[in-house]
Parts: sequence; structure tokens; C-alpha cells
Amino acid sequence: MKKKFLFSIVAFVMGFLVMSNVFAAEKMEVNTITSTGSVGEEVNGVTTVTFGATTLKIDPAQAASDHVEERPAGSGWLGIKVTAPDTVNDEATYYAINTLGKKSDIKKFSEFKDAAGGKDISLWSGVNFEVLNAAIVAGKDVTMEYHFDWNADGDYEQIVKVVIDPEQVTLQTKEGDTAYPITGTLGEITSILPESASVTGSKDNFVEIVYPNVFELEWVEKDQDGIHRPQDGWWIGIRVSKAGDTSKAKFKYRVNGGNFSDIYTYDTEKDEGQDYVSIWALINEEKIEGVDEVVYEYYFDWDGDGEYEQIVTQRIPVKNITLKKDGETIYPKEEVKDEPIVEVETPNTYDGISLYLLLGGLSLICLTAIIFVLKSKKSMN
Ligand SMILES: [Ca+2]
Ligand SMILES: [Ca+2]
Repeated sequence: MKKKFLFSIVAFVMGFLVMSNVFAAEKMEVNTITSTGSVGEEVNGVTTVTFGATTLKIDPAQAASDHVEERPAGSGWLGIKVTAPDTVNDEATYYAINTLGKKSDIKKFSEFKDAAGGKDISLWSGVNFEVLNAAIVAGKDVTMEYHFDWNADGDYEQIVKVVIDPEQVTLQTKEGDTAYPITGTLGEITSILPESASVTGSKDNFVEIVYPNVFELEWVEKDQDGIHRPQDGWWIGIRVSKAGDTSKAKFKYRVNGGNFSDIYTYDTEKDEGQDYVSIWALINEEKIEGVDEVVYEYYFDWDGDGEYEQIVTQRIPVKNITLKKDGETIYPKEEVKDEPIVEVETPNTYDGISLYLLLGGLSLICLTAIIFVLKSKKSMN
């Protein structure tokens, strides 16, 4: 009887926990604050809020608000309001994950909700140049996911996902000027080497240099064919020019998504006596061994305001690249076949036999010598 009673209690508690989760999932409410958003049906605990074409004011005042998950400078803000289920626990928590995969701290719902005693929380997703550029380069939407653990059991049972197509976002300054996308002149990008590369959107915000999957690079001397390169070697080069004033223009780059380089002044980096900047990527065996591609990204800030409005991506497929020097293939290396290792069975008596042969040989030499001496003695006589 006692066991049965205990079992019933356990079953009841477990049932209650399951029910409260389901209950919680059913009772949460999501609304948008920014007008163009639409709230979708909940699917497997995920409610998606999709924003259409939206103009967002870059508003530093909003960035100072308490419910903003990210506070990057130069952001516009997409807002949603989430109403917690009635069963919300005082210890309920949430966290956010942005487009770049960055996770926020875990926060207590009760500390960040709109008003004491209420169940609403306003959540603002920051949309700025960095987020928009990263999303466009990656071919993804701008997203912000909010994960909620309403019953404070450590399991985040509900997600609200804010989604906007970066191409549909316009950012405006407080004065109403368009800050993004950039409408002024950008640089013009051309490819120098290899000749088989092509450029898409050469004057756009996002420029891509496209290389064939299979190509060859010839080793060149640094000033070969009247083109200056930093040193002898195998090089991939692009040229960047810009009409009008470039006195404030800056650029930086990174390789394979790593840290950014120092910031370079465009005018200082111009080719000698020229009005453009040639940028060279050195390709050597060390750089390409064992990788499928090498990705260079160049970020240009043409007006020097700290926002990099033009991004040039060089996605170099090196898996099938051939490096040549004086007509000879240096890379990939010819496959060297290992010398076969032949194991010879040596009889144990081998050393004994050779010793006998050696002794035999020596005896023969001695015998010949004795005969020779005897013979010469004979002839002397
Ligand atoms: Ca939970
Ligand atoms: Ca700029």
C-alpha cells in the first residue's frame, strides 16, 4: 500500500511538471512593438516574428534602455513584447542569441520585465552595420532568438525568434538621413591576377571576386610585367579605385574570418604615382596545404566615419590550385611512391659462412705468397 501511495505521488508530480510545461507553452503571448512585424504560429516551442521592409532610426536613447539585449553603437531597434504565462516562476530566466551566434548572459525575467507585478517584457534587437553586413555576406537573415525557461527548471522550453531580411532594412540617422544602405559613391574593384577571376557587383556595398574551381598561378618576380608586388612569389591581386575625395578613406582586412588587421589609410597605401590601391594576397604551399579555400575580406570606410560600408570578399578555392614556377609544377607535389621494404630472410649461419669464406680467402692469399716466395728464392738460387 505504502509503495503504491508513493508511486501515485511521484506520478502526480511528474504529470504536474509535464502539464505545467505544456501549460506554460500555451499561455505565452508574443506581440510586436515595431509596426511591420508579424507573429507566426508557434511550432515546436518556437514562435517566429518576421519583420518586412523596415526603416529604423539609429537611436542612442533606445540603446540606454534596460531591455536591450545588445548595445552596439549605430543601431536601429526591432521591438517585441512577450507576455509570460500565468504560471511564470519568480526565478524564470531568459537569454538571447544574435545573428553572429553571440549568446547574452542569462537574465532573470523578474528583474527585466516592464513593470513590477506585471508579466510583460519588451525586448529590443539591435540592427547595425556590423550585423547587417555579416548577414548579407553569409547570405542569412538578421535574427535574434530569445530563449525562455518559464518554470526555472533549467530547460528553455520556449523560443521567440525575430527575423528580418537585411536587404529590407533602412537605417536612418536621428535627423532622418539615410545611413544604410550607403547611397554615396563606393570604390570600384577590379581583379588583377589571376586573369580567370571575375568580379560581381564591382561598385556595390558587397563585392565578390569569383575564382574558378581549378586554376593555375605562375610564380612571378615582384616587378614582373611592370606590376609591383610586395615580393617574388605566387600572388592573387585586386585593384581598388574611387572617384572623388578619398582623404578620409580607410580600410582593414581579415583572413578566414579571423581577427581584423590594423586599419590602413587609403591614400597612404596608393600605388606609387597612381590613383588606386593594389592589394595582393600571397599564396604559398604553407597557406593552402590541407584547406579547401582561403577567404580574404576587405572592409572599406570611404567617408572615415567608422562604419565600413563596402566589403570585398575574395573566396579563393585552393583545393585544386596548381602553383607553377618556370613551367614546372611546384604544388601539388608529385606523389612520391615509398621504396618497398624488402625483408630478406637471413640464415643464422650466414656470419659463420662468411667467416669461413674470409679465412679460406686469407689462407689462399698466404699460400700464394709462400709459393711466390719459395719460387723467387729458387730463381735467386
Ligand atoms: Ca523550463
Ligand atoms: Ca563609412
